[in-house]
Amino acid sequence: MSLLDALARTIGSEHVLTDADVVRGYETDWMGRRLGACLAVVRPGSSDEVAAVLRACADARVPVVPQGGNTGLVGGGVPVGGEVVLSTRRLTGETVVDAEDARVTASAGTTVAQVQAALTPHGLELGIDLASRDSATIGGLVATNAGGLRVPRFGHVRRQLLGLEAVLAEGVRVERLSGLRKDNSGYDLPSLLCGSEGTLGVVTRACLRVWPLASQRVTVVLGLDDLAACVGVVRRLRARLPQLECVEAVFADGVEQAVALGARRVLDRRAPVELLVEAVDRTGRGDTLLHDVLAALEDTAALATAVATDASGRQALWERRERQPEVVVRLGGTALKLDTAVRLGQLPAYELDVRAAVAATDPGARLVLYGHVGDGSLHVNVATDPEHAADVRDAVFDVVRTHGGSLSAEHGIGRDKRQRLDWVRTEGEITVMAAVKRALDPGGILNPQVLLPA
Ligand code: 2HG
Ligand code: ZN
Repeated sequence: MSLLDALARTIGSEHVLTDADVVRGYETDWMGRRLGACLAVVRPGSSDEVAAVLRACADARVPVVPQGGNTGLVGGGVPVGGEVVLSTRRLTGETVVDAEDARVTASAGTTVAQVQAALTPHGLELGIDLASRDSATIGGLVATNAGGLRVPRFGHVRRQLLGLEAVLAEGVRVERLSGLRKDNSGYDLPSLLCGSEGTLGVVTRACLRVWPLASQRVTVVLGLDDLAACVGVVRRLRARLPQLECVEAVFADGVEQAVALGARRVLDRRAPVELLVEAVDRTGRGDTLLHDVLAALEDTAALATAVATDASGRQALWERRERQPEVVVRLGGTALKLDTAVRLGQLPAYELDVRAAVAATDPGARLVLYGHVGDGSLHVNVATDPEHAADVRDAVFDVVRTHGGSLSAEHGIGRDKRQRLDWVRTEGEITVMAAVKRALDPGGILNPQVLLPA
């Protein structure tokens, strides 16, 4: 029996997709990159079906590319050619909210927005938020250890993860969903699978911490002279404002591009860089947040300031930031999305070196810099001539290396950066990672072209 027949028999032929027009969306990533055609897309509806699919593919020695909401930016969730794409989007079982123990358990295919909608009536909220919330799935979030907008307060997904269920390459199911806060009993499998980018197993359910719904949010956009001024504000807020949750920067070029796309301008003066900070009170007590934020920002040399405390005002403040990811795509040429981080104090020098390196490599390139500066991270987006794209990328990565930074602040290594894993991880670490991969996936069928070097 062929693999496709075996798969159809296991999960139903209607969930084994081979029509070229239907599968194209699964073969193409958010950036419009399509690396090759898959053998089929399968959409299992339960963890048992995931196990059956993986067993069939292991028997046939056909590689599997797990895919959630397909919002990744490093080629980790799209096929190169001939693989089976295992879409988790039909894994949408019940979302169980445990308000007493402040946790939620959701199936892999549930989107971040759907989990949030289930939490709201309970007065609860996830410690994770990102612009792709309507498409990004819980399984993808865990598999990539996603970051996002609330990292300054809650950390990456790994810090929110209380447990998971996953299926390993040969169909073995591992489950650790008790959600116990104290359980020091050996290897931490959820932590290991979190950030493994689909190379060790397919996450089918996850249990995450939840937090009291915000009782007040205060958002401020400051127009500042440069990134050094932003770093100064971040340091000051870290020390003075425990309610600090988001710190995002957008440079003037990116602001203008976003305004051209329809985002509202909120400052009455143009500034070289806009710093957005958001503080959140989750205690439900008092209404001092606005006062606390303004006191923490006192004496900041801002060129202009805008403040909002209600939903519509805050939305206006966020718009230019939320539209940044699409700016570079619309500038034409090849769009590079490089996701970098350095130590906070290093950011200003790093920014200048990135600008110089890009200009020296492709004088016609357009640079769009923005990101989660509260975590020392910058999304280096570049619209470049296709001929120069590889050189521009290398030039930026060289600058990252010089500054002792990371090539992947939050998006993962994927296919795009696997050959440079040794820039950010030691030889010993990579040896251990490869050994773990061999132990859990001896046939090497799970995302074999992702994360670990060839
Ligand atoms: C964001 O922070 C996302 O908006 C996407 O991580 C970044 O598109 C990008 O480069
Ligand atoms: Zn980001």
